[in-house]
Amino acid sequence: MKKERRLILALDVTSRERALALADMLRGHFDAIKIGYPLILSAGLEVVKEISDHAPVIADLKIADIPNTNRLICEAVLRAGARGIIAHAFPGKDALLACADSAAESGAELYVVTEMSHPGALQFMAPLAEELARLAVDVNASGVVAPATRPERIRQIRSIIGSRTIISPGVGVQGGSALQALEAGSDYLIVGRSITDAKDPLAAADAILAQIS
Ligand code: OMP
Repeated sequence: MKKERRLILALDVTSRERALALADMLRGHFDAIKIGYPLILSAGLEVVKEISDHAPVIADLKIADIPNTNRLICEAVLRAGARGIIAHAFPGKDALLACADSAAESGAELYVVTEMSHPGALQFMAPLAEELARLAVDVNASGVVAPATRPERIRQIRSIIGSRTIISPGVGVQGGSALQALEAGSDYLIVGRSITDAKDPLAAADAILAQIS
């Protein structure tokens, strides 16, 4: 991912046509497009390749299984054209290593979830987030996912992962501030509904770009 706009579009729509229309309309506004279960389950795995024609795709399948299953999931989505994958660390080092190895074999990026952005993440994930970040470093992941809704956690996670990349969801609808997340040390903001559900998605994307430029 080239760090130009510092924005990743979360394309959580369930219509292939709408997804392609948004990707086309917003071309050049994002350094990558993140797609996950909502779009892939609705439109099929081929949509990864179709969206890749507009921007590099990060496949957000939050992979969290045993090593062999993780490897099979990674290989399928990387073969389909994804340039990045998102995995959970809580299944343990062997499971995460399977994702790291698959990503490395394809020259793709691996992002590891630390603490999620929603309120429920405080229940189980927050107490473990720093260990999960250390595991991301251990398997030589490209970076981590850390919450724009809690900039102070971005700061703490940055102190663990050094210069690895932080991508941060939670800006806009979830209440996080784009500027505060970047100031806390995030490299890229992941933004979905504030743009995809806006009456004028292009104007909404421009407004966020203006705010952070
Ligand atoms: P909006 O809330 O619509 O901007 O979308 C945020 C996107 O980031 C969605 O695709 C979520 O699935 C994703 N996400 C989070 O919201 N919180 C997290 O902690 C992690 C992710 C993620 O891994 O991308």
